[in-house]
Amino acid sequence: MRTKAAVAIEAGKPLEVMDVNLEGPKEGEVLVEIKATGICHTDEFTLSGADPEGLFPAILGHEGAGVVVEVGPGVKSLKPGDHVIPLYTAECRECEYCLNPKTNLCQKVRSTQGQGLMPDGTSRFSMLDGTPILHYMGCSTFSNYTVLPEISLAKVREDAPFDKICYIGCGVTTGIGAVLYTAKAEIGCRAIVFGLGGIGLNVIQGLRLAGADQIVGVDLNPAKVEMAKRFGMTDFVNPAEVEGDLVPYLVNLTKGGADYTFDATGNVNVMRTALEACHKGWGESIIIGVAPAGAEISTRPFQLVTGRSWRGTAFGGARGRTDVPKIVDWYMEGKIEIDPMITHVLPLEDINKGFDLMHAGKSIRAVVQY
Ligand code: NAD
Ligand code: AHE
Ligand code: ZN
Ligand code: ZN
Repeated sequence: MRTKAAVAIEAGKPLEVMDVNLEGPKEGEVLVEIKATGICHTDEFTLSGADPEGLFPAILGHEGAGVVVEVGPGVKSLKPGDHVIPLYTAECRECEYCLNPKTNLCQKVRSTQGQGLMPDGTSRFSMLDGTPILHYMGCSTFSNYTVLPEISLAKVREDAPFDKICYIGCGVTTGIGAVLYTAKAEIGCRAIVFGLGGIGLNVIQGLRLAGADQIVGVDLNPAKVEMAKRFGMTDFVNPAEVEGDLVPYLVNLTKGGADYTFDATGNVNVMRTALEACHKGWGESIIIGVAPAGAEISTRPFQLVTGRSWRGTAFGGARGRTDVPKIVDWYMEGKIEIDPMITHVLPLEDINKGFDLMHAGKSIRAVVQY
């Protein structure tokens, strides 16, 4: 079939909206009509050329929601008409990783996914002249129709609006999950969130859900304050306005250091500050931000010797097929909020405007509606 897609032709160039060929689903695969897709910072990270796994030409996008159109041979858990959210972290429920409760990083399709291919080692997308186009993070939601492995789809309730729940495909789950599944934050904890963007705001609402006593937000952009307060931030710190070292300031503000800190900036200097602002003896710092190729983190080992822990999280530690439908329920039951964070809705033709808004710090989440 033919479908309309925004194609990343090469690093650093705007996406090109065009018709492309899409082959039908093969063994274990599913054809999905994407109804809405969010533009995540990680799409920009790859498009800019900073992602060591970045491949071109490719159809980016990993945050979406849609409807199953056709299932390939052997697919048992889904049928045409089912509403789904694509998962860049699959959940096969049988690999060594899925069977270990300590991780959500299913490896069943990871190696082919990293090469921009379906599990059989081929791509379903091509240009009209036959040039192959690669998949991205196993999802390619910047295409109106896409093919994914069955294990990379979460089946969700049918009354949930696509233009809101698409955000659960990455940002919402990553932020809330980092608190609930990775940190397992306790009622009454003190926390610091670095970066109040599309991920950091969801960390803040996750902390509110967990019953944190103090939620400090740190950002260089004061325009983020209002929204962060709405989601539960109790204190705001702009590092540009702090005289002297930021670490002792934050340690003092949190009465000895935070129980949990979260980096949602992708900046390795911020990651160090986040670790060192943790409470001596037990504070845990969780890295969410994706740093550019080749970047490294550092601190004095004494920081760890004296009881601080450095951890990381992908997709908020969520097991997608199991946890994503529950997060959709939380949204529908009013336990979490999504709508105010969707600051812009665009047609596919304007997808590059969504990237411009992100660069300018003017959007939290821009969503493309097909
Ligand atoms: P964003 O651009 O919306 O937000 C980043 C925020 O950080 C902005 O508000 C910016 O002003 C602030 N910031 C930048 N530099 C800062 C500094 N030095 N000190 C304080 N604040 C600073 O981005 P986002 O969509 O929220 O994504 C955040 C990071 O999370 C990105 O690196 C993204 O790639 C990553 N991410 C990781 C996962 C995962 O599974 N681990 C999932 C999604 C996104
Ligand atoms: N090349 C990577 C993209 C960069 C990355 O680190 N992705 C994070 C998620 S960021 C979502 O906005 C990730 O969790 N990757 C999982 C993994 O196994 O690498 C990619 O994912 O293709
Ligand atoms: Zn993302
Ligand atoms: Zn698995």
